[in-house]
Amino acid sequence: ATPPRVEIPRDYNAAHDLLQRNAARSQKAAFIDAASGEQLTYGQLAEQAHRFANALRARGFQPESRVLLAMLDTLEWPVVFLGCMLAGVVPVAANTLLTTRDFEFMLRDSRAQALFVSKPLLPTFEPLVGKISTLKQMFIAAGDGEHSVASLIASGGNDQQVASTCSDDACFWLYSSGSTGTPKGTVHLHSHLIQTAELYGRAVLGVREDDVVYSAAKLFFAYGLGNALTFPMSVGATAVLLPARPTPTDVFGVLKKFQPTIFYGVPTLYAALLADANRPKKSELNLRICTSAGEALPADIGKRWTAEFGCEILDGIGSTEMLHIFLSNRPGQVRYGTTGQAVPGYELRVVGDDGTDCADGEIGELQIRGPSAAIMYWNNRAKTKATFAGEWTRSGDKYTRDGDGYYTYGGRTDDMLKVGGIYVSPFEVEACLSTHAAVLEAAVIGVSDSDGLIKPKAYVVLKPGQQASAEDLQAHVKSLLAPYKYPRWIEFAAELPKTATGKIQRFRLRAMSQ
Ligand code: 3SK
Repeated sequence: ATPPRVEIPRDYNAAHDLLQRNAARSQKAAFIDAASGEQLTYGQLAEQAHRFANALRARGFQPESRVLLAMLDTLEWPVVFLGCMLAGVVPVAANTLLTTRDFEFMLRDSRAQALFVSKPLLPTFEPLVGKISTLKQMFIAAGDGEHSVASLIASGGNDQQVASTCSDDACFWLYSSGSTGTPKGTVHLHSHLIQTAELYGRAVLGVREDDVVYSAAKLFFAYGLGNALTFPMSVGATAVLLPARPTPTDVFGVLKKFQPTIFYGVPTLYAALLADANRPKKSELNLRICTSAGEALPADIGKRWTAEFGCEILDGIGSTEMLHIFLSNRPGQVRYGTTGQAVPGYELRVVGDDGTDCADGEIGELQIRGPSAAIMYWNNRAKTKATFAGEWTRSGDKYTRDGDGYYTYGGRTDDMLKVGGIYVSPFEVEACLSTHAAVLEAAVIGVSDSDGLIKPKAYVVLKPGQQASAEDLQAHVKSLLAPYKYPRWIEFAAELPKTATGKIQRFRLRAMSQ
């Protein structure tokens, strides 16, 4: 069959498209804040995003300049993100769980001229104030007073000017985790959001106007951005946002109170929800579709969820580089334990070490060709060349394909770990452990927990005569890195297995830990 193609006009602004699609729904809720119960209608969203864009213009922000968003999932997030795009300004959406050091890198690397930051995150940014010459202005989300996002929006005029962007203009960036711990600014174009909405949101999920969606993955993740912004806006559905970390209690609270028809989760969360003693009955929920991404969904979790809630989980895989899911199970055709089949509109190939295509059943690296691939990593030619190989994007994930076109995950080609759906670089955790006064050296690998999900484990050699407990070392990592990166287990060793040239033999540690 001819692969589906989404035609996008040359003169195109993604925010304008998403808002225009809902011009006749001005009274309908586009977003609901689950914490406050407050709603933002499509009419309010359009008005506020335009006011925000006008305010940026009035303050001298030029098209193509960058601004950093470090914001919790509140009603201001879509206003800021879409408002930037309407002005041709490029929003760089950052993971709010990161550290001052990570944000300093992003601000310098992107040369963001403004920072939009949620009030609770201010302490992380305070050490950077006045330190970065390219950063000129800062606005506080959920704040009040002169420097609040709210007053910036209020200061903008009400005209509906849209920057004359084209479909190939840079639209927004997301930072993708790097294997050395240095994030990579992944540049996406105006055409990309709607491609993911049409090819996966509409064609695979069948997202529609009467859906209410809730994504446990936050808007700053590529997964969350599609789930809770692009897909619902592309058809005029309603998205529920939760600013806080999604604990099982909060997630079930949202599922019961707002009755979402689509829930987007990650395997670790599904495992925690299934283990929750206070989980609701199927009849208390209104789920039509559940999705999972971020890491492979263990078959057992999928089966137990379906048995309990009568709703399949569509396991899939996407990437920040491809913006959303390109390989997925489909409703009614789920095979648990696999990541499903290629999403129509994306081509997949499994490539062996010799660079040739693998036969069915042979393991190799999954590569993707499709219309939402990022154009580059900012300021990083070497990594750009290594990942974006002509029309094909290298995933770094190993897969096998069976005769029916179903793909099964087989690990990473590098040592990166996916923990709770987020990349963790073992090298970054090792380097951090090595800064502890008692540590001589450390090696970090991924080990399966009782649900079959990967978590970091550290093997640590202490300096002679020094002492430190596992808890000390875990606290040390949590104090210096984003907390989700800490090793869940620490094993002390007299030495680490190494090659003759001194390279740590991680495969030996992996074998030891099984
Ligand atoms: O981790 C994934 O599988 C994923 C899915 C959708 C969009 C982005 C990512 C990283």
